[in-house]
Amino acid sequence: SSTLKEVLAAQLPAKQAELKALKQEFGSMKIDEVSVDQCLGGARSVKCMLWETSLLDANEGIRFRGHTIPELQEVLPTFKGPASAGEPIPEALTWLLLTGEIPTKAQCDGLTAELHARSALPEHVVSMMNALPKSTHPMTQFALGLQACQTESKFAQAYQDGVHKSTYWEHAYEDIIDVFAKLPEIAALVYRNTYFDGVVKRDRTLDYSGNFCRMLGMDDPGFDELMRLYLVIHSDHEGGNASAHTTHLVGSTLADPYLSYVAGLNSLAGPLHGLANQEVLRWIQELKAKFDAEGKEVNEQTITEFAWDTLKAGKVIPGYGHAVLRQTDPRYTCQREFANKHMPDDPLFKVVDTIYAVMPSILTEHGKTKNPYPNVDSHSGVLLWHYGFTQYNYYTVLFGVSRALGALSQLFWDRALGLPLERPKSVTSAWIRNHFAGS
Ligand code: FAM
Repeated sequence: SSTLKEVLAAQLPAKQAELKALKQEFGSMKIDEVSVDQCLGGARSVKCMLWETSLLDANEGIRFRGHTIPELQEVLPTFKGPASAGEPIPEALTWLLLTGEIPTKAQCDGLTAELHARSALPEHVVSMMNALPKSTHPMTQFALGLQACQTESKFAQAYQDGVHKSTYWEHAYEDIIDVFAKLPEIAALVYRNTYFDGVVKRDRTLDYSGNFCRMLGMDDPGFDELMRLYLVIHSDHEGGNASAHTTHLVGSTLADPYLSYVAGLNSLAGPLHGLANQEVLRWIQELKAKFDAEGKEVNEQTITEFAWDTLKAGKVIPGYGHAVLRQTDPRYTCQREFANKHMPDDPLFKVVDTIYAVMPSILTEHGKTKNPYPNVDSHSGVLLWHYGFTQYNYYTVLFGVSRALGALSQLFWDRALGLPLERPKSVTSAWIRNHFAGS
């Protein structure tokens, strides 16, 4: 079976021709119009970028190269092989995002071996990370570790060597696979340094996720399966979310994949984006602490009281709402199904389920959010916690390992298709006033 790079190299000419044809046929057509509200309001839903690996529908949720999450669970290879034998593996998802094709298990095994072979960190990265104070936030440590790996960039070296731009895709590919390979090592070192003795053990007889779990110090087949699902569903959410968009924007300057994804990670570290998954656990722990201290049960009544306290304090309910979705996030639903299957009696799962029973109506009554339903972060921490992975200040690092699979798969195509520097136009408030004066 052909390797991932061979499949992509074979696809390039047709994909480049397709983009050229699209420009020729539709280049001058209007795709959208932008209101002043959108200009002042974070460009919500403004159609102005190309992103091939996934597409988000407000009501249906995400499709990865046209497949919904349940469809991925039907067709993608698992650790044991057949799609029916467990959760889809990130190697399979990454192959799909890059090529648009469903890989065989043999192709996944080839990618697993490639990733293991490229995973070693340069010594200066390990010593720099070991020198960081343990109090440094795990996302800061994670971004620093990847930034320090930039010394390895083959794209940056090739650019300095003056290679022809028609070969950028090849050097970008090498960096992208190297970054996929190194992220679990960097992430595991952050976890082991921050919460334990800094020692990282490996088991490269396992797949990408299984070895990652062993490096974290976890050795439970149930947690391995959770990690496989987790890394698949957090990988991509079309191009406009902050971590994907930042990676794309920084990469458009021909900054290499290391620099580009460090930028994406820093976006993900924001509380309105990926940091929400730690904030959900913090919110639940504070809720439990308050009512335990008052000798009250955590139920619909006390959750409702705590939610209104949060809203009245001018704070957001973490894990609820979304800039695009207007229904329950299918990434929430598949995690709920995982919980029903593996941990139906888990106490925190019952809390999350009870929050789900009351929160949409509370947020609807509050009357501000356009989407009163839960997003991916509302459920993710509870599954990790169940297996004893309780350091929730670290949770967003796991999100960061996963999101690279989507953002960098698209970055490969950005370079392969020769997408240009991204440069939207800004205006001043005076310009807006003058522009509409008299209208
Ligand atoms: N709790 C309270 N208020 C909320 C809210 C929530 N969960 N979600 C939105 N609102 C407010 C929002 O703050 C805004 O109020 P102001 O006008 O006072 O600023 C108003 O409702 C309208 O916001 P929106 O148009 O409905 O949402 P946005 O597109 O502006 O923002 C989110 C989308 C995700 C940033 C927002 O829903 C939020 O802050 N959610 C809580 C944080 C969270 O869970 N983020 C993770 C999102 C997830 F998809 C991810 O990226 N991992």
